[in-house]
Amino acid sequence: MSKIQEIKTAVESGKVKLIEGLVQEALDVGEKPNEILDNGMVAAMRDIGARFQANEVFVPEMLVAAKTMKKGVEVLRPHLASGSLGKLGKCIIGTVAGDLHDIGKNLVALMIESAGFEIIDLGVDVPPEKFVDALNDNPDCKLVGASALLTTTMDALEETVKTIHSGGYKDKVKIMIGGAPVTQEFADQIGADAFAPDAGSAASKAVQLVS
Ligand code: B12
Repeated sequence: MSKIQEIKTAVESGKVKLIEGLVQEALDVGEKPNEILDNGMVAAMRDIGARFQANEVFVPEMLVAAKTMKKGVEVLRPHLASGSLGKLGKCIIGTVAGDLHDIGKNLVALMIESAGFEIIDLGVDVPPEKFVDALNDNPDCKLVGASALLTTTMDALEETVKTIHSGGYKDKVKIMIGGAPVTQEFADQIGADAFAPDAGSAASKAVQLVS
């Protein structure tokens, strides 16, 4: 079994104690950090999601897989983040109200940071007003990222965009949204400035948005 396949299996089966060693071994034998992330860990989360939908695994298994992935990402972090911190300004990011998923949001934050932004991470289950409070506290911020993983929290994305706009930031900040159920069409419909399907393209879009 390849190292990346071993990592995928370890994340899927929630091998929290083994994951750091496996990721380090993969790096040591020259596997590329992006491939370890995409073909190992992200692929594992996709598979576990499909198995959850098919009632083959349940919430506890998803949780332990998520915990395993987070530990693995920590080993990769120094290999993924390389930009000079904050040279492009600040980015406020969070997962919207009602939604507790943060792995994708954290990866997007890591890649945007790596592209040269300073990240202000509001965490998960963030009410729209908290995005506005963070903007009030950081008047020099030019970019907001909002994540939603549930079809039921897509409305909260819309509410977040509306609240930021009505809070006086319509022409002052760019809002980028994303998450598994989100599409470009939805972003256009709710008046967000940008959508990106993954962390890599989120980072390039972030740079374009403030340039
Ligand atoms: C892990 C997981 C959990 C964990 C989350 C742990 C954590 N700390 O994040 C736990 C166990 C808590 C959980 C709970 C639930 N979950 Co869940 N979960 C998942 C799972 C398996 C993986 C998500 C993940 O981390 N993916 C890996 C990351 C890297 O991908 P990503 O999040 O999509 O992010 C990428 C892009 O979307 C994008 N992106 C993400 N955010 C942003 C933001 C911006 C600004 C941009 C530009 C881009 C961007 O870039 C990211 C990186 O490339 C998914 C399955 C799936 N296929 O997504 C289900 C899934 C999302 N969960 C689901 C469900 C139903 C639930 C629960 C309701 C289950 C329950 N009965 O309790 C609860 C809801 C809790 C809540 N209120 O939020 C469903 C959602 C169905 C739907 N259509 O709404 C899914 C799709 C599973 C399924 N197939 O049914 N879950």
